[in-house]
Amino acid sequence: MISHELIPNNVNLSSNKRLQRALEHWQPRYLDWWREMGPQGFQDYHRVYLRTAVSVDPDGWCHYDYVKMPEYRWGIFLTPPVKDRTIGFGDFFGQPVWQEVPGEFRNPLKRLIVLQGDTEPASVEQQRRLGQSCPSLYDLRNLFQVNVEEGRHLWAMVYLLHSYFGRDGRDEAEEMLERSSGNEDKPRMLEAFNEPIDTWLDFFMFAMFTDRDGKSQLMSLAESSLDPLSRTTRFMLTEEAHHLFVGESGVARIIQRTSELMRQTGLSGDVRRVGGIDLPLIQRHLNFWFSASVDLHGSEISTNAATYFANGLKGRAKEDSWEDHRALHGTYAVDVFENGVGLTRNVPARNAMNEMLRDWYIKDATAGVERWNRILERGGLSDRLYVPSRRFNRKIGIYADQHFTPEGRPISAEQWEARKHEWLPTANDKAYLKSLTTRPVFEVGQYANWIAPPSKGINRQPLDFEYVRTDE
Ligand code: BYC
Ligand code: FE
Ligand code: FE
Repeated sequence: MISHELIPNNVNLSSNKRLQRALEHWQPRYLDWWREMGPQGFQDYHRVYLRTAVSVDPDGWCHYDYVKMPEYRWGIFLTPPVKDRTIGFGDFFGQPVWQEVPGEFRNPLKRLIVLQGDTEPASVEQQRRLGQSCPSLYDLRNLFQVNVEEGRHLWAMVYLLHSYFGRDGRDEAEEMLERSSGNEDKPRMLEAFNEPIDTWLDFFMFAMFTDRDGKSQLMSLAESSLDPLSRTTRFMLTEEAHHLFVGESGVARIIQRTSELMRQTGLSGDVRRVGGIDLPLIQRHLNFWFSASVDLHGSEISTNAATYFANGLKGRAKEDSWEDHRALHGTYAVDVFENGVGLTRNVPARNAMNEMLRDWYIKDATAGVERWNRILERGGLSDRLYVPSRRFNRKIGIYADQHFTPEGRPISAEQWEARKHEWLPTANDKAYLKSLTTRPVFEVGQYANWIAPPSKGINRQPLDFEYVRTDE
């Protein structure tokens, strides 16, 4: 079904006048937010070659065309209902899923939806100044594609709030546009979403590691007993794949270029001399965004997570692949750190839900870093990138009050202060990255010196396609 309504949708919005009016009331506020907090300098005079979700048909769910971003058609799409779907985990395992919000779970469900929704506009805010330093029109288009889709993900959560949470839901929808990333008085809710993303390397690392938390969290919300939440997050995952591609391939192209420059300069040479990005700097950015995203999975041992699971609100990624869907009696081995010693504790499974999802996440992220290492290997280099220990640089959970090296070895606060610049991005790194991008690359088919061109274009277009057009 292709929709041509004011708000494209497959939820039969026109038959629900009250909801339609509520969303049409929110829409102009959203657009004000987009203009103020969205991509800076690319609102009115640029047409971007973007895909727009127009249906949920797997073979033709999106449409590519040039659009001015404020005219993007942010729509509401849910994957088709699964007939007779039953609850897949927790205390209500096997019962029919919910089409309405049960009164007793109203608050925790609202909180989960608000937390999910809050991250989406946050990322747009974090990335809003990057257009002015883009390495190519291809990359500029990918940034904007990710941005408009994160905007649509906010729409997805606002749809749920307006549909199922009455007045409170409408208030929460307004507040989504009032908090902002890094704001002292009204910050975004989760930590990683208040961190600046002011260089393209940060953007690619964020899309690799933080959007991957989006993937793991959306996979666990896709299991929810609240069927509309499950169906809307399932469709969001379709778009998420491209965000991860943008991140992984962006860093891959930097590594590719670095390895070429290392060979040119002689392996012991300094790639910065020839305008490349050195591997230690890349590793520090990897360490930062990986650890911030590991934090986004919450505490290792969490009663919040246990309650979400027991009540069927939030499951595990790929719940089908687990054996015991009630997880009532089992335990899960969680690495902890007590009195200066690392040991494994068997924790009641429900309390370890965050850690199970984190394990899934770390495995998925590690596979991606291994793919990056193959580029170095093919380039004949012996250097390798690595995924730091989950203990490293944590602000949430059992490792938060102590300091650890990237290998996971405990160190004192003094040692941390003395060595953290080896492991995390430094002011000098940022200054260097900024010095590479003082001039954006807007010429068709041109790519900045520090990044290799992609292996193919978007939607089978060539590399020298005009991905972003400027109006005269
Ligand atoms: N920062 O038991 P705990 C995405 C709070 S990304 C700040 O540890 P819980 C995207 C926690 O709220 C996916 N606060 O944690 C990516 C709790 O506060 P209350 C976003 C944090 O609740 C890129 C307290 O600490 N979706 O989509 O089990 C671009 C102790 O709770 C943090 C979701 O996150 C933190 N990092 O788990 C665009 C899904 N961590 O309740 C988009 C929904 C914890 O005591 N969220 N706290 O006031 C959740 O399921 C859970 O809230 C969390 C935390 C997994 C995040
Ligand atoms: Fe998203
Ligand atoms: Fe995303």
